[in-house]
Parts: sequence; C-alpha cells; structure tokens
Amino acid sequence: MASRLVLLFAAAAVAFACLPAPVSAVAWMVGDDGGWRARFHQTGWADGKTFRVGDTLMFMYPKGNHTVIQVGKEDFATCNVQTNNKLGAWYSGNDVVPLDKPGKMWFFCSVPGHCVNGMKLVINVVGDDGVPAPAPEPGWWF
Ligand SMILES: [Cu+2]
Repeated sequence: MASRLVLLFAAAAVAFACLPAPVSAVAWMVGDDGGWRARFHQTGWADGKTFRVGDTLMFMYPKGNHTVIQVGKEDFATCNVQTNNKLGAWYSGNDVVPLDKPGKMWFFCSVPGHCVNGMKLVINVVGDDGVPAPAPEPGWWF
C-alpha cells in the first residue's frame, strides 16, 4: 500500500515536471517608481522590454495632473488631442490598461503642452504565437 502511494507521488511529480511552465502575465508599472510623468518619452522606459498579450500597464500619477489617452499612430506623432480620436482614455491616476491584442499601442498625456514635451509612450505588444517554448534540458539522467 505504502509503495503504491510512493509510486503515485512519483508519477504525479513526473507529470508535473513535464508540464510547460506557464508564462505569467506581467503588471508593468509605467515609469517604475517615477510613475507616468513629464517628458516620459526621454526616460526610455519601454526600451528593451517585451510586452505580451495578457500583461497590463499601470499608469500612476497624481490625479488631475496628467491623463492617459490611447490614440493611433498619426495622432501620437502630432500630439493631436483635439478630436474624437481616442481609442481609450483614463484619468484616475491609478489606471490599469490591459494589453489584449498584439500590435503597437500609442499613449500620451492630453494636458496642454505635456505631449509635445514628450509625455508619450509607444509599446509593441507581442502575442503568444512566435514565442517558442524553451527546449527541455537534454538528458539529465546521463
Ligand atoms: Cu501630463
């Protein structure tokens, strides 16, 4: 009986070890401790980071000082805040933005003068496909 139990545990352990490790979603604190702030683009915060579908961006700032507006590429380039061009808009100062599909996302602050002074962020979100699972360690029993 006891040996059968040990066998069961061993089988469970092997089965568990063979499961692919799930890629856990990341909640990105935009700007880290400095938060979403003036001249954000110059910080290079997004450089070298890999944003994936399922992750979230968290924009932290004093409510009323800034905004988070998602726009298209053209409006991002020109800091166009005049028209009804918003793909998304957040104002709470504690804004959680889900990254729900692959592709580029453009954000800026709509407070006058902020975007033109560089308070903007562009990220590239990558999907699950095209990201190969890590190869298993070969021959650990040798
Ligand atoms: Cu701002």
